[in-house]
Amino acid sequence: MNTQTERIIDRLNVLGSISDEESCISRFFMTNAHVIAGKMISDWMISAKMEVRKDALGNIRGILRSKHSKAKHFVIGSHYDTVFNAGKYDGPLGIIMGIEIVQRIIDEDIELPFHLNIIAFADEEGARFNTAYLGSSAIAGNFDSKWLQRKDDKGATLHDVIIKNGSLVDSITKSMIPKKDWLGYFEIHIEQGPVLCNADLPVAVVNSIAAQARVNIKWEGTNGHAGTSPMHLRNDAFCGVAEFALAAEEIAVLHKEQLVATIGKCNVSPNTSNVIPGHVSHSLDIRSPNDQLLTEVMATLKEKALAIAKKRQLQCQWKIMQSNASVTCDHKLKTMLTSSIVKANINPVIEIPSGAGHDGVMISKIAPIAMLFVRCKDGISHNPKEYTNPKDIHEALNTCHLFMNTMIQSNLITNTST
Ligand code: HGY
Ligand code: MN
Ligand code: MN
Repeated sequence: MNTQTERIIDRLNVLGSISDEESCISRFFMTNAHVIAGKMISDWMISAKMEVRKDALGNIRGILRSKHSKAKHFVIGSHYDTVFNAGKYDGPLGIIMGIEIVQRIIDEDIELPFHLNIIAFADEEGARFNTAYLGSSAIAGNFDSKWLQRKDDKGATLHDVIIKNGSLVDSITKSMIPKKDWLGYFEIHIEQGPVLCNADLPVAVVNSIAAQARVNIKWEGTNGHAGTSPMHLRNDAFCGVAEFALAAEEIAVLHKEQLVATIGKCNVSPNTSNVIPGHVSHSLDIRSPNDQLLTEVMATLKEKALAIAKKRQLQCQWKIMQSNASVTCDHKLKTMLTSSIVKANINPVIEIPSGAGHDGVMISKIAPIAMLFVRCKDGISHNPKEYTNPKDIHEALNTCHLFMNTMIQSNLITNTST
């Protein structure tokens, strides 16, 4: 392994040790660990001779400028927030490899025809405020000020958390890179699925990212005594949720080739063993590469929820928190990435659709995007067992250097021809 791969592994371990929890990796948006991790990334970017700044949403932004004043921006990025009880590769791998791509350009004194940005996005998972892609939305000029009123589980608003972190809410809009200034976006990410393991390949080109919707559903019934309330007189909100959960699973299994549905978060109130739960709120995460199917299933499930509520004399509130259409990766960038994998003597080159969401979803609204997937053991992710072996990291890094060479060559020609 070369120094760069060793440094990547070291840095993954360092970031993996920065957590708000003793027993697992958890780094939600703008928590203490999140701030410490951002500072660490900023130091690494500075050591790779980049100009570095942290924007109002906590995105850590490193830039290596081209000497061409009118140069466009090419951005390599990923996220440094995590889910609860996370692995250490989901997000950090793309940031740390991006910094190594810059390091090589510095070490080999390569002329850049574009400004090379490395962005560590502050909130891709949306675990704290259910706001996936918060950081990248600001870069893409898509930040919705309504999100500022979103509350975390402790009742803190996004607005107050940003202020407390020393940022100015008004300067969020200054985070944007204008559409005319973009050359493109590239993200390196673990596959978080089994395809590369099954194909016994270290990397693959991503061709698309599934459409995704996140819904918050609230059920209101009546709290009651678990011992004295006869079954036929209950308004048990949890039983409504249980019936709905099985209905969601049933429809997802029916369309299992191209749909997934997950209820990952559930708050039961009063959450006491001898009280019939009168209030339950839960998430619904639903995804499909087929936008039409997603829309249809969302409508069917909403109808189903309201029918269950009516039958059980419950109130049901259905609130879409976020929804993003499917994304197609840019053909030109994909072609360059494919040729880089061939040059890296990795074959066959395969293309994989991403069921997972990525910051590229938000950036695709303003710029062409490309993604490189890196094999992870047994496809496990969002789990401390997440693992990518050093050899695959080395192969991925080599592919990225070849991809950067291709990007630089093709844009040097454009610059000299314009
Ligand atoms: O949920 C996802 O797809 C990603 O990990 N944010
Ligand atoms: Mn991720
Ligand atoms: Mn993730």
